[in-house]
Amino acid sequence: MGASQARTEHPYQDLMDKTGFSLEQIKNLQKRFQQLSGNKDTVSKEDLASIPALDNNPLRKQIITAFFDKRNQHENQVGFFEEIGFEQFVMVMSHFRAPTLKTSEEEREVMRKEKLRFLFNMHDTDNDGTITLEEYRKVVEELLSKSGALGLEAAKAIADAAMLEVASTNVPHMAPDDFYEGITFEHFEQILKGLEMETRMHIRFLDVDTTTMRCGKTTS
Ligand SMILES: [Ca+2]
Repeated sequence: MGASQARTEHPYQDLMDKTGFSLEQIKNLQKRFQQLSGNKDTVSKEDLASIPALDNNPLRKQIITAFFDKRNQHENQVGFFEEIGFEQFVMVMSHFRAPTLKTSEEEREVMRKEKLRFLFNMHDTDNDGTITLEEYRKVVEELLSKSGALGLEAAKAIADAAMLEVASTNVPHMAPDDFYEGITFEHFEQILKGLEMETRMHIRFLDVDTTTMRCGKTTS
């Protein structure tokens, strides 16, 4: 008889299992996706660039790029999409999911790791497993150039100094002439150990209609 469909209560079950989002959250994201895409099946970089809340975000370019980075789909693929569909959009958004009261300690740890990996990938633009001084410089330059207060040389010097500090804490006995290859993911985790990543990195920046975008019960 027709009793074989018990598991498919709704079309988003699979996506819910994969991302940990509730049905309500996925529906909210779908509304958001429709707005962004203008009711098309995919969104482009230009579509995401139109998000007003991102205008003042110093990492705007990196955030938008991250949506099209195949590494953030957890399918062991690298490279970039030209456009992404709804499911891919939700997969990226799942990195911004906040823990709830029901989130177990184990799940928190997984969330934390995924967020860190997302951030790491954002900096490791050539995907070789380390954030080199060059890659790090680019981010710092971008951050500082937005403020307009510092010249390029000053930005470079700040990036170099910060990197040197990272290098010296990770490789305590490094001689001045030793070459520091860059930050590995393990180092990166170490550096950000004190930060409660699982509750940071939320999705406020994607709000448009705030009444439909309150994901989870973050405050109450
Ligand atoms: Ca790299």
